[in-house]
Amino acid sequence: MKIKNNLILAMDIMELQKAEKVCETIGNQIDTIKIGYPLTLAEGIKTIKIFKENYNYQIICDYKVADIPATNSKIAEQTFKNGADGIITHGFVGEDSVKACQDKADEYNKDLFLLTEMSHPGAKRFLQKDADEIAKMGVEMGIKNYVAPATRINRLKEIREIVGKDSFIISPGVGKQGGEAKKTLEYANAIIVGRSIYESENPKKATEDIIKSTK
Ligand code: FNU
Repeated sequence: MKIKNNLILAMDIMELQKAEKVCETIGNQIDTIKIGYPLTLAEGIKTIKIFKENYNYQIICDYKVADIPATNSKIAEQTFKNGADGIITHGFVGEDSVKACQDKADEYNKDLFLLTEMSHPGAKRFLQKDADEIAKMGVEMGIKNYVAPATRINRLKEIREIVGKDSFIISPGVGKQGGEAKKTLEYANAIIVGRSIYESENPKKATEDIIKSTK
């Protein structure tokens, strides 16, 4: 996936109207947004098409899919059927569950992003132990896109080493969670930023400042 300014906006505002206002303010500085459960549960899956049609954005659905293969397949089917360009899938559920999403992504010719280690402190207790193995599984499965944390640059670097230079890593945790944009982009292909932009009094300037800080 090509991502303008290597910046993905995490659109976790729970009112569509407010979310659209942010998009209008930011204008064409970005071309990719990430939608997760907050907006989808509040406003419905139709939001994918609305952002695609009104702003021509690429949409990555952050549904952290983590179920049995049969259910994962249904979730991915609905996500791609409704226009998503990518889906984020948890890796800890194992190869068969991930493969169910990978098959749907292939069927729709869209992208699967494999989540390795999460960015929040709590991820250290369980997920961190297995994150390298999750990344290795992704490589074995031929997965090209990964999610890895901006809050632990050493872990991001280690995950980059496992998935290789040709894989595509998107990285959340910049800004509010403490990660730095420029440092993150030494190892990741794009950063994911939410609150630092949409909670800002001036989302356009916040976006410009983040982009400037990456150069
Ligand atoms: P912001 N996100 C995350 N850490 O933060 N998908 C992860 O490990 C992960 C994510 C998401 O902190 C989070 O749900 F896998 O406001 C939110 O949508 O900048 C966004 O990335 C970060 O938002």
